Amino acid sequence: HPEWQYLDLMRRIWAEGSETRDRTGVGTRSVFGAMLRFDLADGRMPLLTTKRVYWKTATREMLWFLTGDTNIRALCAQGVQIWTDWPLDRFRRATGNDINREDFSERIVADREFAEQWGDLGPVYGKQWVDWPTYEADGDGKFRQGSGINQVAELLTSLRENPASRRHIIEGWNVAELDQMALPPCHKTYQFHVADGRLNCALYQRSCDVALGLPFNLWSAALLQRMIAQQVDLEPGELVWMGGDTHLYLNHEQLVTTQLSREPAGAPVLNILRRPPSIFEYTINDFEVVGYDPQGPLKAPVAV
Ligand code: UFP
Repeated sequence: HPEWQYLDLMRRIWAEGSETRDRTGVGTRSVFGAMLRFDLADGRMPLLTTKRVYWKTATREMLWFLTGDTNIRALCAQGVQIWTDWPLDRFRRATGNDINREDFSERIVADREFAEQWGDLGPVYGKQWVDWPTYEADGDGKFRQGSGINQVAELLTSLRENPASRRHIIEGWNVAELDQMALPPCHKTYQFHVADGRLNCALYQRSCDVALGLPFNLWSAALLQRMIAQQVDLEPGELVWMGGDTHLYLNHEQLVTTQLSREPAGAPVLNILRRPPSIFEYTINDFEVVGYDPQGPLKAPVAV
């Protein structure tokens, strides 16, 4: 079962990883450099079965990236709180108001001005993917903002027109803007590759929380690959995931122990129910997962 790759990585990090005092202060065990490969033929997805993964939440996030939005308001309105902790933390520090996450999220949804002031994450994935900023000289030696680059649209064009290219890349790591982002991109580079009528994807993730982040990141990458494959009329190929600092937080011991006692079973399949006119027009109702009968969810604290 392909999921053993994930469990083996988890086991190896927990047993052999180097103890690191990371940015969050929680502490991790980590290895540097890891690879997982998943074949997406026949609709199969890297959706973990040894715990329930909330694939709809990850799907909503991916669709939100594709809109270019960087404000959490649209996510909060759908009940998706995966990005809420960063703006919440900023709000609490700036105002001294110890509002809880639920109330903060509700206010973001209810109050547009409040969301504009406090809900933006800076130029994170969505902005870089579909509106990478450019600058043009105006003749007087001054620079003004040019029109943004839609990397996703350009990728689809290059896949259609020049499938053999070795330059099919979506890059999130905009060096000049890292300091404005709530979190510098983790899943920073996607490269696509066409061979034998199949679309392969490699994701380079610089930093990976194996317990809480990776299950989402695998699903999301495969989802993006599936949508792109559909748009350019290719079969989905292999997803090759590569991690840089690949770690487990020390306070995830309970999750790790429980998950490593479980065995993967089943082969969940993603059906895309419609072929939208463009990559930017998918909605959550276009996706159906069949054959997903996971073991129970496993909760653990997120390090912010
Ligand atoms: N992280 C992931 N996947 C993501 C994401 C974050 O694993 O998609 F956004 C984890 C990795 C790390 C932390 O534990 O969040 C980011 O911290 P840092 O920027 O210090 O690497």
